[in-house]
Formats: sequence, structure tokens, C-alpha cells
Amino acid sequence: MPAQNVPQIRHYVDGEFVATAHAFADRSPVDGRLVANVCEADEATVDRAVQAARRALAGPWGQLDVQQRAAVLHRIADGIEARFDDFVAAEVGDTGRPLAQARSLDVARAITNFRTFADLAKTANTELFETPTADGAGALNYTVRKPVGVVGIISPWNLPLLLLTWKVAPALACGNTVVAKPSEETPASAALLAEVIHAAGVPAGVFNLVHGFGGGSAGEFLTRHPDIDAITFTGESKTGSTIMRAVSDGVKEISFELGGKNAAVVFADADFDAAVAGVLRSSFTNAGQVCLCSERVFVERPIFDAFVAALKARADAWRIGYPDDAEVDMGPLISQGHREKVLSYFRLAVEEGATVVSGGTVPVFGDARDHGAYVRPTIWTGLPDHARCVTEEIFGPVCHIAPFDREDEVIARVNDSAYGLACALWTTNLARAHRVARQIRVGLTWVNTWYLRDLRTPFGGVGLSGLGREGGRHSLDFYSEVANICIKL
Ligand code: NAD
Ligand code: 6OD
Repeated sequence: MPAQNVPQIRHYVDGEFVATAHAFADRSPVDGRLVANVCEADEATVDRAVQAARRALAGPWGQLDVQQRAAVLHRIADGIEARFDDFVAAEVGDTGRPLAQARSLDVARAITNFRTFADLAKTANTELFETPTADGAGALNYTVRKPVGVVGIISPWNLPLLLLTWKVAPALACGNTVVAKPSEETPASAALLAEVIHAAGVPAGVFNLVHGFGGGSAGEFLTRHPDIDAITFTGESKTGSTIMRAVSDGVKEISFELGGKNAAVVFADADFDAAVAGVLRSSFTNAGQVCLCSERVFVERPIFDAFVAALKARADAWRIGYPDDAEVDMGPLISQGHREKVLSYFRLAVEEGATVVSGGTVPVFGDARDHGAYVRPTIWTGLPDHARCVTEEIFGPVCHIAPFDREDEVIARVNDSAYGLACALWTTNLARAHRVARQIRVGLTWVNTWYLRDLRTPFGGVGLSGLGREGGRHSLDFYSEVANICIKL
């Protein structure tokens, strides 16, 4: 039974905010407080959204040139800027993350996503070939870019607004229409985005938002819908394979950004303090709930003990607490359900024989946060590479640290994973950095840094970590159909 006196989050379909009869509770992971009642889309609502998106392709939106669409995207970015604090509050209300992070990363990146893809779309390349023919007159072959059509966007809860706008912005920039479904855990910033898009004068049906769960709910209704032309999805690898099966009959275009079990490799020649600070950040940022986080840390044996001691000291001092406390480094996990998953790995690590160097427990605050979803940052050592805690994605503030002796050995151990998203190397040897980076089987390698982004670069993973690349021209390629036109002269 939905509780009263909290906001109701509605769908945005064909230019209107609409409610559906069934609603579910959106709770804060800080203290379990109810923050909103969220309408759950039924199949008919998803269908209305898809049909509206299809009609909008043929409407005024389809007549705009890329300069005009870019101007619309900049208006959306302006709209987010104008309501910056509302977006921060929405993101923090759903996730419990520190306000400072929501300001500097989540909402700031949403603005950058719209501005970057507005400008990039204007530079999308086409090709021209002069083709000889037997009669000597020749032919001209040239390519044009057309929208793919109606794009279904399904996004996760860990960086809700950042990852939703990372796909909405290039999809609109390339002239598509969109039906988006944010995670059921984090609907609030997406609902605000719909308000901003509405206020920016985007024609009805161009952007539609439906709320709900995955299987048997809005997510499945969207991916199974026959009138969707492409699906772009960020989330768990096993959800990716379910979606792949759902779209296979219609042979839809897909782009998948999936899970990771990323490594950080610290060589003995690394800047020690920078490496400790870097691994602290790459393992525990956002309570470890970033697909790029390092859950496997390999440290060259001569500095292994010193590194473990230094990281433990920093992790033990990592401050956990309320989002509006400026001293806080880390908030809660997204939900009690996710905390139960992370805690099950805390128990499993002990059963598998790990030494718990730091954390492994739930903090006790003696206040409302005890109803929240907090865990302590956790460091293990002593597990074999094939242990489940070292091979399976946990998606919490946790890493296992193992020693290594040789470069070829660590490359083989890093690559011995079903995932292949990202890796961070820490070394002052430039030749080694280039040599090792080329041999690591991942989509992204950082050297002496982590999560430093340039939105023009390709982003994506190999193996269970995903399919395809987005970012820069790769996004423009995914969200466009490149068609060839051949003119006989
Ligand atoms: P999830 O797969 O459980 O859910 C993601 C989205 O998919 C949600 O909106 C959910 O409702 C929807 N969904 C679930 N089942 C579905 C189905 N059968 N059909 C259609 N939609 C369905 O993932 P999550 O728990 O929200 O996010 C965490 C996961 O996402 C982690 O594995 C993380 O590594 C991954 N992730 C990857 C990247 C990347 O860029 N590679 C980025 C962020 C998160
Ligand atoms: O920064 C990005 O563009 C991006 N796609 C980040 C993904 C983070 C995963 O949690």
C-alpha cells in the first residue's frame, strides 16, 4: 500500500506526465526512509511510449538538422544547470552518496554529457569515393548518417543520472527518439530529467520515460517490444544475456556495458603514495559501486607488506556516514538487498580462507543509519586466484590484494578473468606501462590514474564486460545508421 505524504514519481509519455495504478516504494539507503512512491509501468504504458517515440520520428523532430538538435541538447544542459541542486538532492535521496560526489561527478557529468554530444554530433564524419566505371563517366559513392529510430535505454542504479544521460544525449544528438527505463532503485533524477526535457521544448514523444523493474515489468516489456530499433543497456552481465535473448528475434542493434572484476597492478617502481591513494580511490569510491572499481589488486612482492599496511591504514580511516557531512568519504550501498549480497561475500571470503585485513563488518552508528545499508571498506589477502571472491563481481567497497613476482606472471593472472572492462597500472617505468597495457585484455587501461575520462574516447569491455563501444565517434556510430548512396554520373 503506497504511503502518503511523499512525492509520486510518474512516467513521461508522449509529452505528458502520467500515472499508472500500481506503485512501488523508493527508499533511502541511508536510513530506510520512504522517499517516493514510484508508478510501475504496465505493458500498455510501455507500448504507448514506444508508439509515441515512433510517431515523433516522423514529426518535427525528424526535420531538424544536426545544428538545431545540438541547440536543443544545449538547452537541456542549461536546464540541468538551472536545477542543479534539485538534481543533487534527487541523486542523494535515492543513493545516499556524499553530496560532494553528486555535485562534482553525477550532476556535473550529466551536463557535460549533453554539451559534449551536442558538439560532437556536428563533427560526425561521412565518406566520399569517386568510383571509376566502364563508360568512363564514373560514379560518386557517399555516406549519410540517419537516426537508427526508436532507441530503448535501460540504465542501472550505481551512477544513475550520469549513465542515463551518457546514452540519452548521443541518442538525441543523432536524431533518434528514446524510451528510457532507469533502475527501479533510482528513479528520481530521471524523473527530473524528463521535466527539464519537457521545459526545453523537446517535441512530444521524442523522449519518453517509463519506470519499473526488469523481468516481468517495464524493462522486459521494453526489450521485447517489436517496434524498438535498438537497445542500449548498462547493468549486470547476466541481465545483458537475458536482454540479448529478448532482442534476438527482431535482430535489434545492441550496445552492452556490463560488469567487471577489474584489476589494479602496482609495480615496485610505482610512486608508492600515489599508488596507495589511487587504489584506495579505485576500490572504494561510491562504496565500490562503479563498474570500473578495482576488486583485484596485484602488488609486486618487494612492496607487498608495506602496501597492504598503508592501504589498511587509509581504509580504516575512511569516513562513512550521512551524505551532507562534508567529512564523509563513503555512503551506504544502494539497498538492503544489495548489502545482503555483499555481506554474503564477506562470509564467503572467510570460508574460502581469506585474511580479513580491514573491514568485513557492518558499522554501528547508534542512530537512524543503523536502518541503512552501510558496510565497512574491506580488504582481504591470502585467497587463491580462483576463489569465488576473487573471480566474481561483488560491487561493494572491497578488494583482495595478492603478491606477484614477474611482469608476464601478473599479465596472465589479470587476464585470467571472464570479465575485461578496466585495469589500472601503477609504475614509473614508461616502457613497461606501454608494454603491459597492450597485453591486458580489457577495454580501458589507466596508467598512474583511475577513472580519468575524456568523452571522445571509446568506452566498453570485452568478454562478460560488454559488447560494442560508446563514447566519442563510437557513440555516433551506434546511434546512427550509416547508409551509402551511389550516383552514376
Ligand atoms: P541490473 O542488470 O540488475 O539492472 C540494470 C537495469 O536493467 C535496471 O534498470 C533493471 O531494472 C533492468 N533490468 C533487469 N532485468 C531486466 C530484464 N530482464 N529485462 C530488461 N531490463 C532488465 O544491474 P544493476 O544492479 O542496476 O547495476 C549494477 C551492475 O551494472 C553491475 O554489474 C555493474 O558492473 C554494471 N555496470 C556496468 C557499467 C559499464 O559501463 N560497464 C556501468 C555501470 C554498471
Ligand atoms: O564515465 C562513463 O562514461 C561511464 N560510462 C562510466 C561507467 C561507470 C560504471 O559504473
